[in-house]
Amino acid sequence: MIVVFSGGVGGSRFLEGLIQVVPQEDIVVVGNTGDDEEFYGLHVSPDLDIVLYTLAGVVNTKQGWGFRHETFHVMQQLTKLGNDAWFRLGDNDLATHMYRTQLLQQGKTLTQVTDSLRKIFGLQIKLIPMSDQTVRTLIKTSHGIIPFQEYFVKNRSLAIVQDVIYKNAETSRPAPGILKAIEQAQMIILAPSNPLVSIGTILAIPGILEALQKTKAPVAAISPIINGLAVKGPVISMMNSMGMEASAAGIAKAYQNFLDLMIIDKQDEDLQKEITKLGIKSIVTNTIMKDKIAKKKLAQTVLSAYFFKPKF
Ligand code: FO1
Repeated sequence: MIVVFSGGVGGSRFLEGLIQVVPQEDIVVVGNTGDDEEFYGLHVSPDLDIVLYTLAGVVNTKQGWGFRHETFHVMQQLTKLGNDAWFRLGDNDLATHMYRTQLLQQGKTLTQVTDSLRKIFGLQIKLIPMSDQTVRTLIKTSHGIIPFQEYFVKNRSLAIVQDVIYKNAETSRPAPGILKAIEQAQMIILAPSNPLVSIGTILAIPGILEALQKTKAPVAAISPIINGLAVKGPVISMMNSMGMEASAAGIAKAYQNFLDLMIIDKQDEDLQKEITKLGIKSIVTNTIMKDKIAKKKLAQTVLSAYFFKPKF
């Protein structure tokens, strides 16, 4: 069994490759829910939905989130009613959030609701939210502390990040099945997701970091930074303003307490020495997931670094 820690777009693109080489039922995805937010009384879980929609083949591939061929009638009407509908929830997407909210209100846990959605979308992969408790990623800027989506979407990541706060993380628990999966995994892979606001949020849940340190399984990470540029999102400015080196080596440093293997792009070959000095093995390969074949090759390379033989 392979465990993958995933944020939204980068994580799901990697998973598109992984499901080509490992049967879905042998994959456990731990999804970030720090980006979750309430809009119009609905519980939106962007990263979980991005994984679901991508693997189900219904995602808008251009933007990496939401449905393909989506309409926005509800948003248009909300705008007419005077709402600043800055977070664009499509009509079909809204149905997912209504379904999730309804089940949560009936007393189901986020883990149970996510599993129902997973079945509805026809997936065999196990997708687990990092926690059933409400943990929220907040961004401290010079103008105050704001929720992640407000920083990322409304403010277009323009504010200088002074700090990242994982609200309520200290009193949360890993969702059922996560610690056991980490213990029993053949390999754990940190997807090419933001180390501060995707993977960092998952690691902030008490017990997860310790489980990674304890597991016998090799822990690998794929860099979301290539040649000083982010594959997607504000990772560079975030890491810089947090005093971290914004590179694959900087990411290896952030994970050095538990990381065995760092996957870096060919363009970053010169960073290998720095990573080796941290006591971490590294593989140089093409990490740009431009198409289905490139995604598959990346997954094969990560898996073949250890004992694991892809089953098909
Ligand atoms: N990203 C945007 O840049 N603009 C949006 O209006 C937006 C809406 C949205 C709705 C549902 C959903 O699941 C994701 C959405 N995203 C949007 C993406 C999301 O903000 C981020 O990509 C993740 O939170 C970071 O992984």
